[in-house]
Amino acid sequence: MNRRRPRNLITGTIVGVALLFIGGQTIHALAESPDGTVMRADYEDGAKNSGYADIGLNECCTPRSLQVVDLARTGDHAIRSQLTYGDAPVNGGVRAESHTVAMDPSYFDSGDTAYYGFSVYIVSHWQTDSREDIVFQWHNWPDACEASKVPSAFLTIQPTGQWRLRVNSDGDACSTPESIDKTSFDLGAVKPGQWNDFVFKFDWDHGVDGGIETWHQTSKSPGWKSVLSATGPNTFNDDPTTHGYLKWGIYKPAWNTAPTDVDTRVLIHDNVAIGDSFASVDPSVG
Ligand SMILES: [Ca+2]
Ligand SMILES: [Ca+2]
Repeated sequence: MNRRRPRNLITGTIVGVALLFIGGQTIHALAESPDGTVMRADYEDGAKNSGYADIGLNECCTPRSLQVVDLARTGDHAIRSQLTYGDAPVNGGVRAESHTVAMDPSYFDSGDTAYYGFSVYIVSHWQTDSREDIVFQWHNWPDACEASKVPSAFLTIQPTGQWRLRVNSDGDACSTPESIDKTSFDLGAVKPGQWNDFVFKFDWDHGVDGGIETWHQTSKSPGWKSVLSATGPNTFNDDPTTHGYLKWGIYKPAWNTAPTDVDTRVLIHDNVAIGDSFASVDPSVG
């Protein structure tokens, strides 16, 4: 018997992603589409929440922090995140991010399997920095017995110029900084001046049944390559009333306390997707 529990909204009743026209706004009704896509933020409607009422925005400064722009992976629009040293903290940190903390279908729990896809454009004049940049997070909210804790996984750009996926896990129900196991995986070189496409398959598990598969390509060198196949714990032992959710944009933890070698960061994200298959989240099509 496969103990793995598919996300109910990924493999559950197919009812389609309906577009509702409410009060002059097009709102995506969150449900699984026939192709298995749960969410796909493509920004083609020109809105910073891509028409999803439950996509939240962490921005200190409008309109600079988060803007819909016409440099797109597909279609005509994507979301640009800009962070500048000295930006006021938002939600406890220096960040310019979109998130799904209020979007139930985006949630993941230990035991779930889900695919995630997105494309991120690295500007051609990108400079390596002395400290990492976080461009995508699979975050969580803490149990009642815990303080706020690190994400289950997050994708970073390292001072080495490499993509690195950092993964945190804990089999203990009540995590402490000392009880959390931390690991990381290098995923290859960051390619400036082009779109970097990623697909991740997560078998979320705080025990040995966890797994991560990652594929990468760029817009100038199309052709998906497997860059990670890992097994083992990759999330937390959390109360079923808490969940994991997504964040994308730029988070720069170092700037919470001190400057680094650069003072501004810009990234553009497009086709941020959750689904039940590689094809359902492929950020290079659509
Ligand atoms: Ca787009
Ligand atoms: Ca816990």
